[in-house]
Amino acid sequence: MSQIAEKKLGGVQDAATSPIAQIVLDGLSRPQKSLPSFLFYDARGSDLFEEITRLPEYYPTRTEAAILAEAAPAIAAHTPPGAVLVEYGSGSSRKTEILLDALPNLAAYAPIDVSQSALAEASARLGRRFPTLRVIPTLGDFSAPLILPASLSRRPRTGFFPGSTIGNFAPADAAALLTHMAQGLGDGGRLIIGVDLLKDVSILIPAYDDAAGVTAAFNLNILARLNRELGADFDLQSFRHEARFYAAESRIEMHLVSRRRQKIGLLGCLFPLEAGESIHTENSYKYSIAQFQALAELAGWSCRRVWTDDGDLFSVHELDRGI
Ligand code: AVJ
Repeated sequence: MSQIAEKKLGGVQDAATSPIAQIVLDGLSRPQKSLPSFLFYDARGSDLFEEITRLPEYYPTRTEAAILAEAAPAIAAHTPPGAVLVEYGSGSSRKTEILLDALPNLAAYAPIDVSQSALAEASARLGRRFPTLRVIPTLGDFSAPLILPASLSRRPRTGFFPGSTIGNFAPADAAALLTHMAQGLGDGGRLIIGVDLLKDVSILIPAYDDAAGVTAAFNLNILARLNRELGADFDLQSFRHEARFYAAESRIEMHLVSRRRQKIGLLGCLFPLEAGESIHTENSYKYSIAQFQALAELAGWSCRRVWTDDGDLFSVHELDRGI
């Protein structure tokens, strides 16, 4: 066998055994084709997301940061000394700095993220900014069990789940995740969680379809990732980004819409797409404060405090395990 043929075969075998192969095949086999939104966050996607957070139209990040800055002293007042701060889906850990500034007596900061590059960069930066802080990064999905070093296992835990990442989950799955976090954070555990609020579509749609096209690039990057990691043959030019708001579900959906009738080759399968047919890539649920509190209570949390901005764009909740 020639060198080139061997290389190619090896590549196909790697792709077939990739942990995302089955998920992608399943998603593209459905009547409404879909891809899970965690696939956005490869190195390029994590960079594009950071760019999104700085867009004028994308209000959540800066609004949440302002709320956190105001709430930080009150959050600190309820945090016992020697607690461990556990962050789910930490990404760049930018917002964490606001809390870390207010929480000088933490035993450790434990960020969990699926992006190795984002974790490494954040750990290095925080190590420089907070030289005495013990940082324990975990590569993985935040639905994975929380495992801390034995020396920290009995410390009280405060979870941090900012950015309205909870909005990526359908309500039943969101409740299950909140229950999982309640278990991981243990008795006396607490959760600080950011939740985007329902508002007019004239604000919501541009936040997910910005003028500079960064969100479009972020959405399309999923296809580039599948080309690279699974040897798919998506032609990025033949798809366009679309953001839709569905009031009944109270969610934004992101789609990649096929500009023409085409067939996608992937792992030896062919997936036909009609012109105008879409691949659904993300849900972003929007809550009222009361709706979110009901969900949290259902998941076994007590809602202690909530902070919002003057425009009621975003909310930050403090949940605890109650009595
Ligand atoms: C990280 C899930 C909160 O839903 O607003 C941003 C991701 N998608 N622009 C969101 C996202 C498109 C974001 N979350």
